[in-house]
Amino acid sequence: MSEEPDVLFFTGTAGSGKTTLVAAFRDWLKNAGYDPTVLNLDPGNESPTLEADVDIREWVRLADVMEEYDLGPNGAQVAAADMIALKVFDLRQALDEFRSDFLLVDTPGQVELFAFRESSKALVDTLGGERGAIAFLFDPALAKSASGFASLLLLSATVEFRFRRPTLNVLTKADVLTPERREEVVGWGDSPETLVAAVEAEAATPDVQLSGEVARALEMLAPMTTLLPTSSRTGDGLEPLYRSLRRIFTGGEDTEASQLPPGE
Ligand SMILES: Nc1nc2c(ncn2[C@@H]2O[C@H](COP(=O)(O)OP(=O)(O)OP(=O)(O)O)[C@@H](O)[C@H]2O)c(=O)[nH]1
Ligand SMILES: [Mg+2]
Repeated sequence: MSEEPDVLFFTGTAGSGKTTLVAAFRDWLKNAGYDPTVLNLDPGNESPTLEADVDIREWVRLADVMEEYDLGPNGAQVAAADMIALKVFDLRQALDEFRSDFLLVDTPGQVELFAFRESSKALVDTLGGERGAIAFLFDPALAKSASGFASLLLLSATVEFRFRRPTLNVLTKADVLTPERREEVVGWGDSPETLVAAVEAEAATPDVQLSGEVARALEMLAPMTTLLPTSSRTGDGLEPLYRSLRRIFTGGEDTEASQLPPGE
């Protein structure tokens, strides 16, 4: 394994399961004999699920920003996003204390705060180094309808375009979908034609028509990435997530967790 860890930034719409998936994937990697490090970049993260090794809240806390600058939660997130970028060297220094194979990064709830600010791009480039990738999470609440799925695909493409990093599309909370529905949703990722047909089969409102057009545009612009179904609750899909991540940086070698005992 190289000296640089593989770095995976988890992003997605509010409540899509970022924090829970970071914790579940960390546990999976530990069980497979790896030594993952977790970085929390969400200044408002109060989740008890995630014990981060390095936590931005040591330097920037949402509640403090709200109080100090008399801002509401959204204004404070915007202000905090830029304050976080100024802490990049402190974060780098804190992370250097950990010698790990994988760095898993939890990001703020509002995807636009992460994806649409220049400060985040600098953060991803500095912390991700040569081996930074993005996991874009598809929440089944949206992804279960064809038009919702198409919207998430566009958002994922936008995130990939912003960061110019390899992007893995991950369906979270797959346990809440019936096996048939899960298969259908995953099938939309494999076959753009099926997705477009499903969007068009929805009620013919102007919005839905637009999604169909947009899905066709996507179909031409970029080959769709396979959607990886996962569940942090059951652990399903975590091994394929690991394999996909390794495939990005090794081209498929070293993907057998059992072949890599701890420390090697
Ligand atoms: N059934 C099920 N629920 C899940 C799963 N993963 C997360 N959840 C639930 O989804 C909700 C949101 O999960 P979080 O991990 O907090 O999502 P998040 O994207 O970090 O949320 P914000 O940071 O607030 O945007 C919580 O109620 C979780 O318990 C899963 O795999 N299965
Ligand atoms: Mg979270």
